[in-house]
This record gives sequence, C-alpha cells and structure tokens, in this order.
Amino acid sequence: MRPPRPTLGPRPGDQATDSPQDAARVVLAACAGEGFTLAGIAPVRASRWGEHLRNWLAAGRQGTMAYLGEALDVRLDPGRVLAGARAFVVVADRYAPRGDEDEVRSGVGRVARYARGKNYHDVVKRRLHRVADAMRERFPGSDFRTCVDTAPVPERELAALGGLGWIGKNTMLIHPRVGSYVVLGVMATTLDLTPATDQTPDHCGTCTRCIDACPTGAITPYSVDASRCVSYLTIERREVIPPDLHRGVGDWIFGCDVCQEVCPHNSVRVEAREGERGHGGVLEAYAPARRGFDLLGVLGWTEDDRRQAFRGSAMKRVTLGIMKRNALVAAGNAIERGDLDADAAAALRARIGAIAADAGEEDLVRSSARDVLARLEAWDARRPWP
Ligand code: B12
Ligand code: SF4
Ligand code: SF4
Repeated sequence: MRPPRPTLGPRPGDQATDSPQDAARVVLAACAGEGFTLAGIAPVRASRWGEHLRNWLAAGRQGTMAYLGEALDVRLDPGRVLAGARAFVVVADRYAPRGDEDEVRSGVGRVARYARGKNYHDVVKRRLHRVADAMRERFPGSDFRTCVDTAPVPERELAALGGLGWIGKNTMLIHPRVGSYVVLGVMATTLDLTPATDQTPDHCGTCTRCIDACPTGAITPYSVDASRCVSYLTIERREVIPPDLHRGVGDWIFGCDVCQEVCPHNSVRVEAREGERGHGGVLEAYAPARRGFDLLGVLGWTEDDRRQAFRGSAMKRVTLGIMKRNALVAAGNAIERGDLDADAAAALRARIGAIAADAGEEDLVRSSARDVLARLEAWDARRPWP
C-alpha cells in the first residue's frame, strides 16, 4: 500500500518566505511520501558533457535513434525544458534488488529486469505528477514539468548532480547502497530549491567487468555505442539485426542486463540488511510479471497474443514483427549453443524455416529468419559431427 501523502496545504508563507532549503525539504518529503527509493535536487546548469554528446552523435553511436540529435540546445542546457526553471527534482525507483539472479531456462528468451513489472514510465510519472500537484498547492504560482525518458534532458547526469549516485563505466547511474537497478525521473521546476551538495564519488576504480562482459563490445569507459548495444538492437532498432551481432544478442529478446549483472555494486552486499534480498525494497508495481517468453511460442504469436502478453508493460512499444525478429535471433543462438534437447531444437529450426518461406510474413521477420538460417547452415558446415 502507498504511504499516506503528507499534508501540504497552503500555509502562510509560501516560497516568498520559505527558504530554498525549506522548500527543498518539503519537496523531498513529498517524494519520500510517494515511495521513491531516492530523491534529490539538481541545479540548473549547462551539461558538463556536451562535447562528449556531440562526438558520440557525430560518430553515429545513436544508430537509428535520430531523436537523440534533436533539441540539442535543450540536451546541452536542460534548464530550457521549462521557462524559468530554477531546479530539477530527481528521483529513482528501484526495480530489482541487488543480487537478483535468473535461472537459465533453455528455449526461453529473456526480458530485461526494468520491463518485467508495470511500465515504469507510468509508475514514475503518476507519482511525480502527484508531487507537482501538491507543490502547486503548497507554493502557489510554481510550475513543474515532468520528464521520464521522453524529454530531451540528460537524466543520468541530472541524477548524479542531485546526489543520487555516480555514472559508472557502463554509463549507468549507480547508487553505492542501492546499485544500478533503478529507473530515473526528473522534474524541472520554477521553485528555488537548494541543490544537493554531496556528489557521489566514482567507485568504479580499476574494475572493467562491464566492459569485459558486454557481449557486443559496446562499452568503452563511460560511453556506450548504442548502435551495438543489445538493448538498442532488440528494442529501438526497427530493421534487421546485423548478422555479425546476432551471437551477442544471446538469449535476450527485450533489452539486456549483462553490464549490470556483472557489476559488483549490484551483487548482494556482505553486510546486506534484512529486506535487501528477495524483492525487498522494490515497489509492488515492479514485481516481475514476466521474466521471459518461450521462443517457439513467440514465433507463433498473433497481434492479440502480443497485446495480451505486454498489457501494462514497457514492452508494449515493440511491434509483433520486432518481437518475432528478436525471438528468431535468440532461437538461432539457442540452437547454436546446443542448450536445447534434440526435439526442441528440431521444432525451432522447422519454425524458422517455415517463417523464412512464408510469403504472408512481414519482410522484417522473413529476412531475419533467412539470416538466422544462413548462420545455422554455415555453422552446420563447420561442425565436425552430423
Ligand atoms: C537513448 C537511451 C538508451 C540507448 C543509449 C544508451 C546510452 N548509454 O546512451 C539504449 C537503447 C542503448 C539504452 C539502453 C539502456 N537503457 Co536507456 N536511455 C536512453 C535515454 C532515453 C537517453 C540517454 C542518452 O541521452 N544517451 C546519449 C549518451 C551520450 O548519453 P549518456 O550515456 O546518458 O551520457 C551522458 C552523461 O552520462 C555523460 N557523462 C557523465 N559522466 C561522464 C563521464 C565521462 C568520462 C564521460 C566521457 C561522459 C560522462 O555524458 C552524456 C551527456 O549527457 C535515457 C533517458 C534520458 N532522457 O536520459 C534512458 C536511460 C539512460 N536508460 C535507462 C535504462 C534502464 C537502460 C537499460 C538498462 C535498459 C535495459 N536493461 O535494456 C539499458 C542500459 C544500457 C547502458 N549500459 O547504457 C535508464 C538508466 C537508469 C540508470 N540507473 O542509469 C534511463 C535514465 C531511463 C530512465 N528514465 O530510467 N538507453
Ligand atoms: S546493455 Fe548489454 S549490450 Fe548494452 S552495453 Fe550493457 S552489456 Fe553491452
Ligand atoms: S562493472 Fe565495474 S567498471 Fe563497470 S560500472 Fe560496475 S564497478 Fe564500474
């Protein structure tokens, strides 16, 4: 159950008399009341990493996500997202506990943890809107704009500035106690709020686990080549997945958590407190409703099946064709890895063949099936056994 909302009705003395420190305390108490795992205040200032972003874009690291090159004036100077912005309220919701592990299930395509429960955009936005409504009442005349993923603001940089953690070599915002299984929300406001003074130092040190484990070699320290990232390939990319990246997709059919799974800051802490294991510390909304899907099942889905399976989930933005494309690539990988029994492997292979020859299938799906078959045929030819 959601904790009761603090009473924040108008009081004599709005922002005109409340100090920025007091106003910040009121806002942060409202965020805590909404159950956010972390909350902080970031200052309004130009991005420190503008040059990095420009170089990243110029090198084509955004792949087909052209929108990342748009509204650059706002990305580089996020205060522009709201006229008269004087601060950012930054929040984080934990969606999985530290030490969260998946059992390996052959023939099943995995879903990244952030998408296993309810759609985080809705879960975060709804509560941030409630905070904004309460603040408008409490500080009449104040204005707010909520951003969860869709507005052109650098959420991780703002979260770090708000004291929520540091940005790791895998580019994730990592909190020293909570880890990186958190989604972020940002709210620009015209309220004058004192920003966080404590910035979390970088705890990556000499560690390179995420870089070494990334299945497509997408990470260089503090930068991800999105065009190679499995999360991009399986969610954002609308075209076929380049065959040279098929193997790296592994058994993921929506997103990828590898660079977080290997991060020591996501493992169970030796001094783990009660409540940090299991699903402790994670809102009910994020309880996993789907960890993965049977690959043969997905390859036979209709549009109704897709809609049913993704109801209320962040997965609903991917089309049936994209899900089938992903399942085809994961199926090819499962066959190649030899982790299926002979009957299951034969059934999957027959299905891939049938899709490749099905003139009624979407081009994207048919071409993907052909690419997977070509890979499997090349693999058969190399195998020393029948
Ligand atoms: C586009 C996007 C993607 C792309 C590109 C990812 C990327 N690393 O850039 C793809 C599709 C690959 C992706 C994947 C994922 N994403 Co995403 N994504 C975004 C989005 C919409 C924009 C990010 C962006 O602007 N990228 C461009 C690059 C250049 O910017 P950046 O990496 O954020 O870097 C900035 C600063 O970090 C910075 N910087 C900071 N410190 C340092 C230090 C140095 C030395 C340098 C050089 C630079 C630097 O420079 C940049 C300038 O702003 C944000 C939401 C938002 N509006 O911010 C979510 C967001 C980053 N994604 C999120 C999530 C959960 C994921 C996935 C974990 C999902 C999954 N499991 O599959 C993966 C993680 C992959 C990864 N390791 O990054 C969360 C991250 C939460 C967290 N704890 O950090 C966000 C914040 C969404 C949210 N509202 O919660 N994502
Ligand atoms: S999400 Fe996966 S593919 Fe993307 S950078 Fe992390 S490990 Fe690499
Ligand atoms: S795996 Fe290591 S290098 Fe990568 S983000 Fe975690 S601590 Fe930093």
